Amino acid sequence: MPAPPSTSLTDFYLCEDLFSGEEKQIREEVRDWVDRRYLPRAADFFEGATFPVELIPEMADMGLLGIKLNEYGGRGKNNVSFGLVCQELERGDSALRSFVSVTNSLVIHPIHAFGSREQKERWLPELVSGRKIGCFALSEPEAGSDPGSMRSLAVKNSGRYVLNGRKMWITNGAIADVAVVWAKTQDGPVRGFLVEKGMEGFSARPVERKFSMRASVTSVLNFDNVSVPEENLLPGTAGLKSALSCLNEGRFSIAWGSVGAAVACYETALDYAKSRIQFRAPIASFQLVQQKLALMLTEITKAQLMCVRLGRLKDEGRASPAHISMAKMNNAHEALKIARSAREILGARGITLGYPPIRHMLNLETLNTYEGTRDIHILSLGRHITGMNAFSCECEDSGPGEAGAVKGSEGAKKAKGKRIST
Ligand code: TGC
Ligand code: FAD
Repeated sequence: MPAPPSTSLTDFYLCEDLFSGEEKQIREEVRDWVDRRYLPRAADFFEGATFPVELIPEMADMGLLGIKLNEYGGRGKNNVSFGLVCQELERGDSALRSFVSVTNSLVIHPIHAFGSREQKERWLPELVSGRKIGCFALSEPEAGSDPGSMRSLAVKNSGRYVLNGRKMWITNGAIADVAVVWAKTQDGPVRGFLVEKGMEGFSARPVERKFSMRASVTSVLNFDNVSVPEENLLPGTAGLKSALSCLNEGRFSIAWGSVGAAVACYETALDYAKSRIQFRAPIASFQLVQQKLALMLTEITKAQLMCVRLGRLKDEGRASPAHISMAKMNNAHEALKIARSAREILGARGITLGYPPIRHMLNLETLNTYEGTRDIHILSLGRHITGMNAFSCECEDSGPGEAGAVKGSEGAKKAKGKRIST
């Protein structure tokens, strides 16, 4: 396919050369859509804390939901294309990319990977077409970085599971028709369940007063003796590993999305610095401003190269969880630093929603936190490199207080010296 004309954004190392015509095509499609359909209203969505559900059918029409699926109406694209789509969506706002990430990586992916034929046939076409919305419920009020310590419990009882527990910070939760819920089962392992809107005892409410991801729906889910039919158990799920494997997909999309937010901030700051006059000169002519811009561009370039290599490795089936962790950790963190620098270059104007950096900066605090905080990814990489687990101290024998913090943790019980394989 011939490459479409490039509406090139920041691309210092000519990464453009590394993408196929087909990859550029979908990127251009999404870039144009974000420019026309989202950016003119991005600040309003953020300020009004509104996710524009009316745009879901348009994203579905572009094939962005189920983008990697070869069946059930999906668009059958590769990982690099998915990454480029995430980059463009997040140039608009993290809420857009989050919606698409959750739908593809955390709802469609687990149903496709772990679901029965009936579950796939029932849910995938609905999710791909945007007629139904899904969410992924792993985190709990008392179990964030350490999901192995979750308290949600599903007890089997004559052909059904009785589910009790609470999930917290769940993207799309209050607008979801189906929730992929992770819970311990009576006999031990964590399993995934499809909990449907309207099931008795299942309720969802939005998390209020957020200052990050304001245009995304973030929710608390309650499960009070919810009777879940056995056919809603995802049969292929077998332990926490199943839930964590979905995060490889989500973290990949965050690594790429971070680049989009960073580029939006950098380009805004550059334009502003060239036109803002102080001391009778454009502020772009001052060394300290140039230093900020030079470091921003360097970090964007490094992140872009990391993404494209990671995407190719993933397409070849060679991307490990550690590869993905590194890119998620680095790119979210560097994008946050870039957004802060851009905000600084804009001076007082930078604190208003008239310019995108403050919005991206606040959103990027979430990117640095969800799907594993920066600390957790550093520790994951540390464990991968050294073979030694530094997530928790082995303080089973220590005095009261100290031990309480980690005793219940699955992580604390793990043997040391473990590497996560693909
Ligand atoms: P650990 O012993 O390390 O692992 C348990 C089992 O899982 C395997 N595993 C993985 N497998 C595939 N991919 C990965 N990334 C994996 N990570 C671990 C592991 O090999 C092991 O397998 P097996 O066969 O031995 O049982 O478990 P641990 O309890 O020590 O925890 C390790 C740790 C801390 C890295 C993990 O729990 C973790 O990743 N914590 C961070 C939690 C997190 O990321 N939560 C995300 C919630 S979802 C979300 O934020 C969505 S936001 C969506 C949006 O809006 O975009
Ligand atoms: P904690 O785990 O309590 O961590 C608090 C601090 O302690 C962090 O700085 C952390 O790095 C540090 N820390 C923890 N353990 C260690 C350690 N061993 N060593 C050093 N430092 C440590 N979850 C879902 O399941 N589904 C979703 O859709 C979802 N969407 C989200 C949307 C938003 C907007 C947000 C903000 C979160 C979302 N999450 C979701 C939850 C997210 O994954 C968790 O917030 C994240 O995993 C961190 O958990 P926590 O907030 O409980 O922090």
